[in-house]
Amino acid sequence: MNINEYGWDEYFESEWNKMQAQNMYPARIIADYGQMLRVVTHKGEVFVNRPLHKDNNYLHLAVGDWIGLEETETAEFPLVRFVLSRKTKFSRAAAGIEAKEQIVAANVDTVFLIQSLNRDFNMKRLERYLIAAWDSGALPVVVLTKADCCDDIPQKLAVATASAPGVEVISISSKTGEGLEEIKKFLLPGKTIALLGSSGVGKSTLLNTLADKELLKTHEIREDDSRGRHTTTHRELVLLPGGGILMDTPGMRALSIWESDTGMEIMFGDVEKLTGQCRFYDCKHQNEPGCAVRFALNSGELDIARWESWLKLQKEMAHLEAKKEGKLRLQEKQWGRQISKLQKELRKK
Ligand SMILES: Nc1nc2c(ncn2[C@@H]2O[C@H](COP(=O)(O)OP(=O)(O)OP(=O)(O)O)[C@@H](O)[C@H]2O)c(=O)[nH]1
Ligand SMILES: [Mg+2]
Ligand SMILES: [Zn+2]
Repeated sequence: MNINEYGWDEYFESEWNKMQAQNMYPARIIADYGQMLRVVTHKGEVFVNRPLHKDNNYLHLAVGDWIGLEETETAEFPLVRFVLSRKTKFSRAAAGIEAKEQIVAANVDTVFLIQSLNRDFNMKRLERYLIAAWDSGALPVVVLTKADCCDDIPQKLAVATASAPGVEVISISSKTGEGLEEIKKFLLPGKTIALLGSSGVGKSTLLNTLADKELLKTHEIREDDSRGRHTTTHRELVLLPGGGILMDTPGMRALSIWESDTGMEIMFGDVEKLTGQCRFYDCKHQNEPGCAVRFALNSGELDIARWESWLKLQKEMAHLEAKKEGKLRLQEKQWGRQISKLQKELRKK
């Protein structure tokens, strides 16, 4: 197996050399089953155990990661020794009370942000995906599926293009083949593309169509509410016959932003600039005199829907920051307790 086909390049080569790994070889994680990971190496595919970190958490690994493996005489599977520094990572905030990053895809070059042209079409959701994509370091492309089920494509394309400045928007149908040529120009040898979007938008169908093979299970969407059934249950990388690597992912219910600077700047830089132009530095943008935001909303310069999106995202990110700080304070408290315990024991001696 030639690992270059799986995306190994000069970047990873140079990262690898920095690790001075003796008796080890590189592997890429191609499927994630929780405790078990499937990886590809120069020898082919093998399974490995997800390693435990010092503090008993599983080490943060994601499909797409390059890792260092070591064979031992005692262990049944090769051991994971380290993960190479990532070129890109697409993250979201994990659901739950604790502030936790979930890496959805690692080392992807391009992300296809997928929505279907029927009922799934939602611009607020697309804004979120775009923010996360810009922050990931990968190139976003908007892919609108099921063109065969839509009779107002130009209108929807226009709406999507307006929400995604500077991003290519492609409408396709896996059924009729429409738009697939435009997709194919992104399938380059050694380049990785992640398919991201809600359940039922046709991610696995697109992968099967491009691979020209039924590699992945797909499923009719539910009759009653036209939502997907969460058919894909794990993330997986697939090497296409003509070159290029595609990552299928399970449909995401919600995409909560984990961390953003570039993404927010690219998507909402104009809004952020306006909020800095109000007369009062702590303006709440409600009825204050000299509010630049109200002025822009009244004159039509600022679109109300974009303003609402920005407000909602700000609130969400402030909430996440508070959770992150809470976690830090708790850790400090625990460390404090451990230190005073140690000090007490030392005094006793
Ligand atoms: N009409 C039409 N149906 C499509 C198209 N692409 C996918 N579908 C159908 O949409 C349904 C869901 O497709 P999947 O590929 O399973 O969707 P998915 O995005 O992988 O869903 P999850 O794995 O649940 O995240 C299936 O019944 C597909 O046949 C298309 O271009 N046109
Ligand atoms: Mg699927
Ligand atoms: Zn204001």
